[in-house]
Amino acid sequence: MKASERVSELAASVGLTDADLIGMYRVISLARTVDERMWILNRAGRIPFVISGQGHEGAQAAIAWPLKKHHDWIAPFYRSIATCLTFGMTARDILTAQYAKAIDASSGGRQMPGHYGNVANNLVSLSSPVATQMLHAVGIALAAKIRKTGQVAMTSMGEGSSNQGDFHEGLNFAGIHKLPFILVVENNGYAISVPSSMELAVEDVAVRAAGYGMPGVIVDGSNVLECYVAAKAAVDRARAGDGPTLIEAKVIRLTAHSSDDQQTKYRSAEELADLAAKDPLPRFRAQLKDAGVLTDELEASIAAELKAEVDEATDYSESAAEPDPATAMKWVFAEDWPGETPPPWGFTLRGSSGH
Ligand SMILES: Cc1ncc(C[n+]2csc(CCOP(=O)(O)OP(=O)(O)O)c2C)c(N)n1
Ligand SMILES: [Mg+2]
Repeated sequence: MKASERVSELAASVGLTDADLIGMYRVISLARTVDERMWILNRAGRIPFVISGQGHEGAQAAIAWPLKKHHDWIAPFYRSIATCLTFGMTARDILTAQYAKAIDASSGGRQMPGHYGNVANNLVSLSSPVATQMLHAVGIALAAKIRKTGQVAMTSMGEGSSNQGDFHEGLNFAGIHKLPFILVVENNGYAISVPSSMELAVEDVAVRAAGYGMPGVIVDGSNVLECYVAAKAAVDRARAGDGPTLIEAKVIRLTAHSSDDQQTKYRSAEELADLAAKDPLPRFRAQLKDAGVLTDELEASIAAELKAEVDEATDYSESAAEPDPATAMKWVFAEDWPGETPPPWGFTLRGSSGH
């Protein structure tokens, strides 16, 4: 039997192969490696702003895993680095966006840093007001249902964002119309410096799902396989026409909100010291090693490969051309540019007017 087909007890317990488990480990590690590089580049004055996914990566990779690339759709949020990498973006795509270079696959340098997305990978570009991605994803799910395409739309946001009207309107609509939709709330306990006890009158965002007629599932966001199992059930439910699911992943935020705040001003030293024990990456690594799926040799070779990939992506992004200011308004609105092929993040105009 080929190594890629091997099914350990651990993989079999969740209906995956060992290659899937290693693939998930690889993408979680890549997200961490890229993210750590972004902080170094920010502190070195090379990139202006970092908003980090560190601590969220296990939940993000595991939950995006059962969705089908180039078929289903994801409307990510600013921490969704591992989600976007799982769905087809690369280290180059993330770093060229951070540098706002002309070749940036998310927006050609037009978007705020951290607003990843591209048409080529069915990843919707994000708007900065939090939770607006909800309406985009629910709309895509409605289109999929009307067109009977069998597609599922997923979006994610933080628990603070779940207090916006868009969250409630989107869930209500998705619940009424039984849309093939999944909302992932990545609850990291903070909205910038505000703790969740001052954001929510309830402990769990998931309880709100009952008000919109759908299951609200709570998972430990540092437990990769628990997240995968919940996401697989939600995708199966959506594809079967049984309607939406809200998944609340209790995650940790390992860094400050962004490169522009100092978290020691609002998190205690004890709280920060306890985070390492809940980090999804070493937890998943230990689990794979205990199960005999990951060896020390494989771990080392993946780490070396990812470092080389991120080094290459850094050099590539550093030396890539800046956008031409004269093109700033191009591909921002749905206009035709005769004779020009849209870039990966640009519009694909359909129909005669395209508007
Ligand atoms: C409508 C709106 N209000 C405020 C902000 C500023 N803002 C950006 S991120 C953020 C915190 C969001 O917290 P949460 O939803 O828990 O996500 P997290 O950053 O913790 O992952 C805020 C208040 C915004 N972008 N949009
Ligand atoms: Mg939060």
